[in-house]
Amino acid sequence: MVAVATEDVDAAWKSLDELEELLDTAGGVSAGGVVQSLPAPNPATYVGSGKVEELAQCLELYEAEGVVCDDELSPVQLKNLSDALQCKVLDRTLLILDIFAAHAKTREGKVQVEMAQLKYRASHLRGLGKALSRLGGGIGTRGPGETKLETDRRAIGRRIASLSREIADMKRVRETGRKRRSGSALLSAAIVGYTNAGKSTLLCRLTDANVLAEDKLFATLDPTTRVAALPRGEQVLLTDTVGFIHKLPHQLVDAFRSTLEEAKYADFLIHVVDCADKEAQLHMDVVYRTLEELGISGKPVITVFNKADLAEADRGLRDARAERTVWLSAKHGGRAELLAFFGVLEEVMQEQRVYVEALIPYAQMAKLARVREAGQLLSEEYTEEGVQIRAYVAREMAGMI
Ligand SMILES: Nc1nc2c(ncn2[C@@H]2O[C@H](COP(=O)(O)OP(=O)(O)OP(=O)(O)O)[C@@H](O)[C@H]2O)c(=O)[nH]1
Ligand SMILES: [Mg+2]
Repeated sequence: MVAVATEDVDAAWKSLDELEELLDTAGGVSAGGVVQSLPAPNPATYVGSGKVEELAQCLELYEAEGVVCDDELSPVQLKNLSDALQCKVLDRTLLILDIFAAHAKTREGKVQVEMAQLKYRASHLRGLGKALSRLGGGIGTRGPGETKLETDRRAIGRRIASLSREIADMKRVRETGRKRRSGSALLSAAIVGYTNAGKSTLLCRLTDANVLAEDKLFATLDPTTRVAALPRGEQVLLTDTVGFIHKLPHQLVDAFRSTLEEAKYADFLIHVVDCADKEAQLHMDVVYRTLEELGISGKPVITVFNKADLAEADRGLRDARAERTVWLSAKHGGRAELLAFFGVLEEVMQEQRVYVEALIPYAQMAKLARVREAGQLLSEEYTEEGVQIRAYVAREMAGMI
């Protein structure tokens, strides 16, 4: 693994640690890392020419099969490096794309990954025939689409056009589902956070969702929505989302925009942070930056410092951007911890609601049932014309009763 440090050498080594986790998730094994301090990556070979020779020696010494660079390489860098080293050359983007390809389960996920892969290939085709064919099989070549690498620019263009149409169709279906859900007038929250923070584990804990939680980066690619029942009898919609990462490839952000944006339509966000990770502070910054990039800002945030059960948990962490912060362990926490979190959830939900007084005719009793579920019913009085209520309900619902 090799990284260029343009500023902080420490930060480059930390980024390499994360690259090692990515490599591990993709099924590779790291033989070691090299960092070179440069004002900017070398436009021809990423690292300097001396370092390229050193890399060649390392490859031999450790009997390594390839090199993974910590930044996205240009076509020229990819070609030159693979010519000079005569081995498989991957970059951070290819590695992340590969993991996404292996984890995509639904049609939507697969189509979005293929789209991102094709965009990467299309932009790296020039003078790249050799470097790509040298990829052979294994990491960097997995995908839900063709197994054979597409090298024809026109064929790629046609495939991208057809996938774009499919993505647009799926986006419409997703929007219909969202409208139907918003018609239910329940408040909704999106669970966001850095990859592996414990978002899926938290969703499982709060609802009876049976979503996959794994010690893997990017275990979740498809947003799952579930209803959580709160102690006071209210309900809230919770959506698990794709994790974010430092240097998330732009092809993926583009292709996954509609899934990543699931958070855009939520009433508030639950931001899960692995407080036992040394880089938690950096991860929080990456999450907020990515949210901003996706045009999601200004929503109330509850930050959950998760994995508080671990000895490494950093109790000094703060999140000034969050409305509330909570410490818990989604996996091992007790009932009391969970109830405290529900309490915070209820408070934040309360702030999203407006006070209403209304008379519900006896012919429309379904409305009363919905207020009970989606809002907080303060009082009900049975009169001759109907039921006189006082309640807190979501803004959209206030217009409907
Ligand atoms: N010790 C401990 N481990 C946890 C806790 N919460 C989650 N984990 C573990 O952390 C790993 C990642 O959890 P996930 O729920 O898959 O994380 P995620 O944020 O959904 O990750 P991606 O979908 O990959 O972005 C799993 O191995 C979980 O068992 C916790 O409170 N304590
Ligand atoms: Mg997950």
